[in-house]
Amino acid sequence: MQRRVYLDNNATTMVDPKVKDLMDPYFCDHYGNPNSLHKFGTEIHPVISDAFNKLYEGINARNEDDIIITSCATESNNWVLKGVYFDKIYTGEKNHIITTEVEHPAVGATCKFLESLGVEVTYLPINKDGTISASQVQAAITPQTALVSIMWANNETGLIFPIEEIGEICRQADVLFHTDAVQAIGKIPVDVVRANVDFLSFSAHKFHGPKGIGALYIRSGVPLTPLLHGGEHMRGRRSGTLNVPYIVGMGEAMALAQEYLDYENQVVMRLRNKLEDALLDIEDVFVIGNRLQRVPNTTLISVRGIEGEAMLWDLNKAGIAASTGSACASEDLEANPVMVAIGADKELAHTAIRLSLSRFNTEEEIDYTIEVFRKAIQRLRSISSSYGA
Ligand code: C6P
Repeated sequence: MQRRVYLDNNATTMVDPKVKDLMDPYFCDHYGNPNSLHKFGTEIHPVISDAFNKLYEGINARNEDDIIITSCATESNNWVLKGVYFDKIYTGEKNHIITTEVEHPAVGATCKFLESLGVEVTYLPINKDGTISASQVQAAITPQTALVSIMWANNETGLIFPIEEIGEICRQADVLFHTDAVQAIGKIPVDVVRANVDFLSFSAHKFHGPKGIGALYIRSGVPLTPLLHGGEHMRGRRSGTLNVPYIVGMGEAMALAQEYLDYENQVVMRLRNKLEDALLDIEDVFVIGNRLQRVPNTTLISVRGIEGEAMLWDLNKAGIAASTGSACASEDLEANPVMVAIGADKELAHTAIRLSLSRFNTEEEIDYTIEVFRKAIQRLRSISSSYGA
């Protein structure tokens, strides 16, 4: 059988077998609707409560009412932006949202949609280091600003944004603050109280939970018009029958993510650094972003003279899964937008390869990847018309 090495964990992760085992009884044995009054329904209550405890402890929320289950982070992000639109902009109170140029489309495309409705949106540019500064946010806030929405860590570079400082600025300016923490959970500590966030989005499948379930943290007392109206589930905030097995799975995935946080920052980071160091030894290979400012599992590298897609093809032939950037942009052959924003020349921005590890990767897999990379670079450069010409 062909060897398979999965290094695309920022796109999605393997469900931890412990998570899968815990979910299993809620498909065919305990399948009641928790809103039903009979035993099939009521026996689910402690199970749901336990899962919520794990979720809110994972991000240091005050209580389970602060966490609302959604179908994914895309829904959570849409809900915050559109909810704030209905609460503060449609009403005529304010008319401005601040975000960055490098948000995931779940924020970026929603902001474009809101612009089409007349909302003013400021897209903060990232600096040469690939991040933004809290002072940029401070300078962009006006009396019209309803919401600041800035990701905790970038999905392509892994660079961490100064969320605590931005949270402080927003709180002082009395502006609502949302962070998309999809790529931060399970990789670095995430504390909603320390970061002064009002809203925080995440998706279970990025931290070894199932796909198709996520959550939105809403700080106690902050109103947000629902996106889904219906049967008044989740105290009327998000209607729809609760997805019990997936909630159980997301809760356990969150608990395990906290347990493995040290491992992630020691073992996974060491493997990532080993891979990075070996690739940096090759001429004209660059890594984007300071290692100390990145989540421990992510590397965005650039190999001069080789199109990212060509490199992916060689890696894929050898059974290694990587990407040229965000999975949802993998079918367009545009230059990597984050690299363009950092100021990389067009040619270099076409060479980006994202490698994202997880706690399931082994040293041996990394050694194999280094070997395959070296051979692929040699082969592809030898047939490249642009390299060394
Ligand atoms: N990023 C990537 O390859 P969903 O699909 O709703 O579970 O997650 C969306 C999402 C939102 N925010 C960030 C920062 C993300 O990274 C993602 C998913 C994947 O980078 C797939 S495009």
